[in-house]
Amino acid sequence: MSYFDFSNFETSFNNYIKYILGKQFEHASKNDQLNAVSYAVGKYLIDISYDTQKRYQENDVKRLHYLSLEFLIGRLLNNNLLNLGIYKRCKRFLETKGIDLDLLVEEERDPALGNGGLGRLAACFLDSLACLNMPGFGYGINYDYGLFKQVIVNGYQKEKPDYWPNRRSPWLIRRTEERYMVPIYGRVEGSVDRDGEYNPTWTNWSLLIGRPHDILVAGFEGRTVNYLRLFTAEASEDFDIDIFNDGDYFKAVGRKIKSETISKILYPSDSKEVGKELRLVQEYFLVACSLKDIIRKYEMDHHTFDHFHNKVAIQLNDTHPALAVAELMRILVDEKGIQWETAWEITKKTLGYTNHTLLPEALETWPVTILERVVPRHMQLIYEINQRFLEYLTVRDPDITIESIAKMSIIQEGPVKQVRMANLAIIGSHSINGVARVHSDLVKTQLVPEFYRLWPERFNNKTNGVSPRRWIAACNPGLADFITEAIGRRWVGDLSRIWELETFENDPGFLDRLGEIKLANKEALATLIRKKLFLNVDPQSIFDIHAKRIHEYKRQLLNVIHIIHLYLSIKEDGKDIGHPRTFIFSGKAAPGYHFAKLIIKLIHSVANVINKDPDIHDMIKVAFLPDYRVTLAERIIPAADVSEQISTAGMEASGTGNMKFAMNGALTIGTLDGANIEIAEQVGGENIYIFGLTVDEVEAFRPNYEPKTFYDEDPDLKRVLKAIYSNLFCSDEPGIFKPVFSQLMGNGEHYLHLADFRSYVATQLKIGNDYKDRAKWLSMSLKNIARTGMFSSDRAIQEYADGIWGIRSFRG
Ligand code: DL6
Repeated sequence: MSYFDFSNFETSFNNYIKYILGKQFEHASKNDQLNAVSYAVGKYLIDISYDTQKRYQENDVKRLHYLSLEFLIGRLLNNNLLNLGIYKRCKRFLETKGIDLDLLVEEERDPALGNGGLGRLAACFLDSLACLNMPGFGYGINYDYGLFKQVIVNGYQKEKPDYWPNRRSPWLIRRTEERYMVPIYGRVEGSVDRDGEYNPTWTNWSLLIGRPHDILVAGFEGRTVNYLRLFTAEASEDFDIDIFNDGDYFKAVGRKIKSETISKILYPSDSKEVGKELRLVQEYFLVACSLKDIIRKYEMDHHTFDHFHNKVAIQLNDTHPALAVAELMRILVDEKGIQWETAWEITKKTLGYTNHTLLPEALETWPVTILERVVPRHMQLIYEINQRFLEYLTVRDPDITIESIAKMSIIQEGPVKQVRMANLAIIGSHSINGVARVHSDLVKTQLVPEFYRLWPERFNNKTNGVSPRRWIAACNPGLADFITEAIGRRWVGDLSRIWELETFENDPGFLDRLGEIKLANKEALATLIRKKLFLNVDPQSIFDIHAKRIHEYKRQLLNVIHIIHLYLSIKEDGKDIGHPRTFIFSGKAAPGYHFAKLIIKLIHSVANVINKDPDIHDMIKVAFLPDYRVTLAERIIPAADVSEQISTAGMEASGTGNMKFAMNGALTIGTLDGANIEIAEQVGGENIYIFGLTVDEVEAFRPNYEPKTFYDEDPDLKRVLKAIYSNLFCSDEPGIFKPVFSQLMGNGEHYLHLADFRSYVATQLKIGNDYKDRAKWLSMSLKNIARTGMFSSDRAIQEYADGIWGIRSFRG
């Protein structure tokens, strides 16, 4: 059977409406139509997935399992149609029914099962694994509520629950025949047998039940379909009945509610990780369900664990699933009866750990007391892993200092003893990687230098990447068709081919077309801004876009102080700022991060003043698009002329937005931070706007940083800061921005905003001048598109596969 016998599609679509919904076509709502199309596409996916699984099984392939608390998958219909290569046929078919596919895809909900970069990276990785025909599967949690919806009220962020109707999603397959029982709480009773062996018994536990739900992930051209397996927590009936029989009905119902809470909501990442027990339970729940699933599958074809690591690779997406170290040891030692040393070797060879942040406040630790209560057997195992590790350290180097031992220990001593999840992940993994070259170097030299000296061979870099299917082909169809016309279609499956575009660099007609495509995307975004914000922006102005989480280190504030500087230059000095500019912001602040929320308020207040001021003659517009999420990013990124990547050097691990903007033809203004450094190397220094202190300069500068010196010596900066301090932008709420002034002026201000102000202003000035030369700008834009092929997640996945996981492509 050919999967792409398109007549099936029509039949499936019609049958769904008629027999499953029991409706006549005329009465089908938009949502019914969307579900019918998704159902028809889903049938292809299921067929291909059967074949894929059979192929993997017959070849007894090694599989990769990507454990992540977040998968920011975005809408699926458009991507699946493109990856299966049936978008155009589907569009034509729907036209015969009077349905516009482009409008229909807008009906789909965007599941927000992640906070930002880390979750979106996981989704791009699944796309690439399937595209490369590699056996790689995602494991996560099927949250009912994803990341909050951001609404703006009088310039302030308010959070609203974002319910994802997962139980009704046409893409989610509930595996009714499978469920996993996960013990939790209780206590460990130990006894020593005749041979002197310690035999732990974990008793009096409660049970959680994890029900798998699969989202199928199609590779490009539909040869391979893998899956993302998400676990829902269900109440354990058996357990409730026990309590019920004991006579405590209300307690029984309470427990039921409590266990279902586990997959209720995604934790919004906060400025500071706080030890919330439910979050720990989620982490354990994911790890325990995933390992049960992985081991069950492994045991279907293998009878011993000697070669487990030759068939199973597990990647820990940051430390959130780091309990996998203890859980795998528990299964191997307690359940499978394997000797500790052998089990430890298997565990290490199976696990790999990716670090995504250097921010000390974002590094996870958990109080020992909580772990002892939630997972008592795991806490015992962690103690034992630690004790053996510390013994190893002292045997290996009898002169090792107490300080080094204290830093490397999994247990952090202090008034509240803590488990350091990064140390647990490092000690239990054979590979530790960062996500951009500079970040991986900083992991070695600043984050955990003692571990790097101990095991240099375990540390490596895997620079992030993004899926060209979603981030060019699907989100920028105008550009995608244009590229395909010029160099053929191979770039979609192999982005390294995109360099061929450079052969057109001296073709004025080609560059003009590129300019027209960008303008069309800007017009579409201008329409969206008008609709959402009732604000007119000129698509001919420079669209300068800063879209990402709101955080001090990402320095939206630096952008704002530059905007105020431009405003005052026009207003008070009568200066000509060159080409008109539209500054667009989008991003969410963590609910508990008050200063980030104040930055959002400041952006709105500045926008409010500037957008209404007739003296500015529309030379500057400021817009904040609320509720940044994958779907909005897909609209914003193709419309950018300038991409703001201006974090304090050394603080952004990699960034992936920077890659998406550049491959859609935006020019980056950025610091030498994260993957900006590699982007600059690829596109060439003349096609990117780099400014500011470097990582080394930041290091050297920070201890003696006195913002007041910059304030005193730079009249422009002084004027901007005074404006923030005054009530110019907050006449209705006097004084609200004084904390912004104080923060920026505080000695040792960690993000060095004022130190980078001058070079940022000078670089922005250059951008304004360069933009006037249309041919030069378009040629630079083309080079960004043509030279960012290495930032495909396909390249990243190939490197993980070769360097860490030991998996390979199986096309069949
Ligand atoms: O690696 C994906 C992404 C990077 O591109 C960002 O630079 C980095 O900030 C982000 N890290 C996190 C940290 N979360 N935790 N833990 O989201 O990862």
